[in-house]
Amino acid sequence: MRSRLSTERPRVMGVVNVTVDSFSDGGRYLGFDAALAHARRLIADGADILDLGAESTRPGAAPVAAEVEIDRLLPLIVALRAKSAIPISVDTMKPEVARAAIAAGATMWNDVTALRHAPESAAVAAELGCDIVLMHMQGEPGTMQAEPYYEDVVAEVVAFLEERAELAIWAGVARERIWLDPGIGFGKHPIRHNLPLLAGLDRIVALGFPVLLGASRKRFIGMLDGDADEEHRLGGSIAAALAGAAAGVAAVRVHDVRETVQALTVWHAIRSG
Ligand code: HH2
Repeated sequence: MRSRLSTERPRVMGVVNVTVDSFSDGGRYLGFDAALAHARRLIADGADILDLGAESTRPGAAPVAAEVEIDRLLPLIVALRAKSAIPISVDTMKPEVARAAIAAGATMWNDVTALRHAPESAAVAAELGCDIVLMHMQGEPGTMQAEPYYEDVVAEVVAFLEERAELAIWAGVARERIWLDPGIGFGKHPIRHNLPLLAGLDRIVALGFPVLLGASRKRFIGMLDGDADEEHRLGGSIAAALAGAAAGVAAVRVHDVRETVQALTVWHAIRSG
């Protein structure tokens, strides 16, 4: 699913949280049985990829030790692998967690720090040979929303992603394994920074790597819609996914898989005439 033909619709990556404090699911999927059931639901709903995460990046969320992440993720990856060939992404900043997940059958490392968390991250990505998502974030998860500042948010995110991709390639990551992600909501003002980024996605796509967009249920949607809470952001999430599709993103990371697949299928059918 990596090399999307321009005639295809974006792939849909379904979010599976195995955490206690994820901002959008409120920890509903903590626990193996619930996470597995949720993952199966997303596969049935048409997900092209699953993104499994065991550490929330929410501001103020408690850090999770690598062993705890591994304990939460591995049984899930093994159980999914036993029944399905769906590509599995693992949302972790820790190279040791990525290594364990890939050994258990995951196919993609989704690193919100773009290989900056540990000195050995880039070398581990090269060694694993898996797909790797390099995401932009200003600051650290705990404090990133305190005072995000940019002169030109789109230019700065483009420059950062280009630099991180170059570094990864220099460290031995194959070019065709690299994905880029603007990091909607990560060290960004919900309106002043996220909206220009969503409007400027084509400039990230123009870098020539597949682009992943994660805008689902994020705060800018609530702010644009009179403080809508996380459970009531589906319309805005779909609008953002369609904006991504129009700009040529390769995949969207979403919570509401069925509805997003439907929206993208209809969008694609209209575009294809
Ligand atoms: N957003 C979140 C987590 N991981 N990874 C990528 N590549 N892009 C994103 O936009 C992105 C991400 C959101 O944070 P989280 O606290 O994990 O909430 P949820 O997993 O419910 O979306």
